[in-house]
Amino acid sequence: MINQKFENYLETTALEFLENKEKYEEIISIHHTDADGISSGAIIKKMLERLDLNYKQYGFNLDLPWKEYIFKMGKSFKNPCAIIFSDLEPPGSVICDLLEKYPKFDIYIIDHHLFKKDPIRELPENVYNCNPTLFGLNGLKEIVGVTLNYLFAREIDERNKDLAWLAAIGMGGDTLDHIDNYKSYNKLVIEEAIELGQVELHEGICAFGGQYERVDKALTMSILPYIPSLQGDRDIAKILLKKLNIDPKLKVMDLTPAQIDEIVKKLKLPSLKGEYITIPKKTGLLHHVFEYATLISIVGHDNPSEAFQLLTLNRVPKDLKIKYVEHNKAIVSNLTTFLKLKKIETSSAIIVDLTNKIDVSRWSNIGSFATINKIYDEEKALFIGGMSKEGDMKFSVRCSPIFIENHNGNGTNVIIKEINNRFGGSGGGHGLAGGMRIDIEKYPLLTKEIDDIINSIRNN
Ligand SMILES: [Mn+2]
Repeated sequence: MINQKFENYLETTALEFLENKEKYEEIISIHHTDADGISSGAIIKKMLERLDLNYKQYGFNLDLPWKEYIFKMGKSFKNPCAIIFSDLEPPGSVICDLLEKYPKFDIYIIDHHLFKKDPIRELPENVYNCNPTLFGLNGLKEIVGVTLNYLFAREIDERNKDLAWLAAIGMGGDTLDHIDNYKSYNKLVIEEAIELGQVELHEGICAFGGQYERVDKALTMSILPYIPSLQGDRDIAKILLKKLNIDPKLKVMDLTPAQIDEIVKKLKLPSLKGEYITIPKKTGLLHHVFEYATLISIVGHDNPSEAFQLLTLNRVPKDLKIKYVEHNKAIVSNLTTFLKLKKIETSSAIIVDLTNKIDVSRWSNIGSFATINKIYDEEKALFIGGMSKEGDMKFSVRCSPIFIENHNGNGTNVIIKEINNRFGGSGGGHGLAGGMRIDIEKYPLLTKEIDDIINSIRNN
């Protein structure tokens, strides 16, 4: 569970930062804008304040290419400075270019996404790359961005231990998983937060998405797991609860163990029972880390400072709660539509054409939630999309861990590469998820050749 090389590197980097800090005119903190990124940014902010350093902080939603973003920003940075990248990082080539122009910028990479190396140039010595994937760690299951940023801040100053609860929020948003499945450093940091009394662990119904609600609402709002038999319909939930003699007005947290077992049995969804985390200091929606994280991610992309602000509140503002509920309802209704839609199913793929059925902006989200909820045959690759505004065919592609295991470790990105080889178009991604586009005339060929394509990647 412990990775000594990684820990040593993180410790050395923290020591170097403490040694170098006096020479910096300012510190620049750049962080991602989803829940993982926002909570990472909050940790770095507090860490810098405790060191009494002059800093500027920016949330970056990755809507611009890195090269454009960082060079434009770089002009305004004081020289020498330190740049801390939290929960995101430019590719190696952009870092090399930046440091050729500004050799006195020191770079601290505190990110967990797969690092894109420059094919020719090595990173200069003033780049401290703490990316845990370089040390063989899984940058999701074992350590997410906020876990890494927390460990770094704690290495800088023990007092930053009081920020462990922020890690619980970021983890909820990135892993989309039950606490029981947390591994390695994610688990370690959660246990630390529990031990320090910053968060609490409970066992019971995990209707993630509606955990703060009365039980009839919670079950219909649940997106992890999505409950197919309820179809997001509260009346169906009420009837079901009545049959079980359970008051639908009961809060999820107040259900007795016997009631919990009855609900799980009735809905035939074992994953509805498990461990969940709350923040005792906060109430309502913000009491529950999964919902808290979802809300931050909804707000953060367009308004990072508002999302940042949310971390300081103990209760959710009304307008944001409305926004949250709308977002949640859309996911539930889209998953219900997804289940009912006609699909093209071959022996190794499922293709769903959502043209004119669900808005383009939701396709990728449905792909993700359909996958984590396992509501299609996991042994097959999922293509979900349709005709784009530009007139070509655009797909979100998903492969489950089981699919990847069955295909010699190959998944989404390898399939997309082969599709682009055969039919042109564009695309990319990683093993589990990716996106692609092809010409509309090539679409019939895709459905015809997809089994052959997937067969061929098994032997890559
Ligand atoms: Mn992340």
